Amino acid sequence: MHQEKIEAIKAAIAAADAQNADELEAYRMKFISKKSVVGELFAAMGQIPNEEKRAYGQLVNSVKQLAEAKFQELIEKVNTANKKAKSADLDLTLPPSNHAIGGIHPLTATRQRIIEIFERIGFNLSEGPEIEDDWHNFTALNFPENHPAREMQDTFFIEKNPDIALRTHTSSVQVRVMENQKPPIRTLSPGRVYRNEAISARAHCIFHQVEGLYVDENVGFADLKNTLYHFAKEMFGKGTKVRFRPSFFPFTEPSAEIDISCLLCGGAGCNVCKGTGWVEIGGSGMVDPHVLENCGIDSKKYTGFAFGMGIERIAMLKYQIKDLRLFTENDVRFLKQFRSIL
Ligand code: 2NL
Repeated sequence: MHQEKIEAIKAAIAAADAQNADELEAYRMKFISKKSVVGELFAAMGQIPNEEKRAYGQLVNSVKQLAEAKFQELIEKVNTANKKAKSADLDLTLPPSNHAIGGIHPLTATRQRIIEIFERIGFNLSEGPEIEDDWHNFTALNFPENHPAREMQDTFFIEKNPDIALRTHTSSVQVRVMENQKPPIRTLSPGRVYRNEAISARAHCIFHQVEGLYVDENVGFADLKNTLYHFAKEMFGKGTKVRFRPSFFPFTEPSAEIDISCLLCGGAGCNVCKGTGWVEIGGSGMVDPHVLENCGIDSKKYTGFAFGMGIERIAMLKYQIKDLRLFTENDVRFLKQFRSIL
């Protein structure tokens, strides 16, 4: 008796179809759910004589499997039909959705502008490793054995091998250039540098520098001054004044800090320049002859000048950014403000 009923149900499953979600649900109710015809077959188990139960159970299970396989088939069919309908509905005349377009990071923009200015007057770009050895970061640059920068408090050393450290300036790149190339050398070395500093509004353990180096016959301090005059006017505007203040670096002699007239007050005195009318943008000097010799350059024939500037510092001056931490926090409310500086 149930043989016939089961055959009828199988036929109904085979013939079933669905065009949409509602019809899928109707199929599920009819053939899969507890109250479905298949569910009823299971419920009828009680009335089956014990000796037939095993055969009946197998039969009903095969119907259940059939019903479920068909259900999967119908789900896939409806899904592909939906997708097709969607793409057919596509209106190519609609305006696009508004994807937010990113902006150039202010440090990137500042670095690119600096590079552009120096490339136009014949400097090329050089890069080098951020993990440096003692020679390229300190010794070749005339740092004495007991210089404080060689201490753990100032520099990140590799504990297992104190000959290796994170570079503290990009001068190490220029040492490599001098070791590998013959003058004339005119090169610019931008890059990330590391110092063991407590992070604050004015200091960070990771920051960016750009250094420049010019080595040739008869390079003098006048060349240094004019190059940096040109840079300051290009970078900060025609009216910018430049001042050199005597200073000291182990790798230059003589050495000078580079100041520019305060961008905010034009030299009258304000809180950015602390009332002096001047702000420091970097350091410079004539390359110490020992450094040239350390790098295999004949200091009797060649002279050179070099300078170094902090990219964060220049960006802060140019865009009046008050806190260095903003550069690395990636807060879109900060970054959004530079969308137009391309
Ligand atoms: C600063 C000062 C400076 C240099 C960097 C340099 C590089 C070589 C030889 C000699 Cl290979 N000098 N670089 C020179 C003077 C100053 O940086 O305040 N930087 C942020």
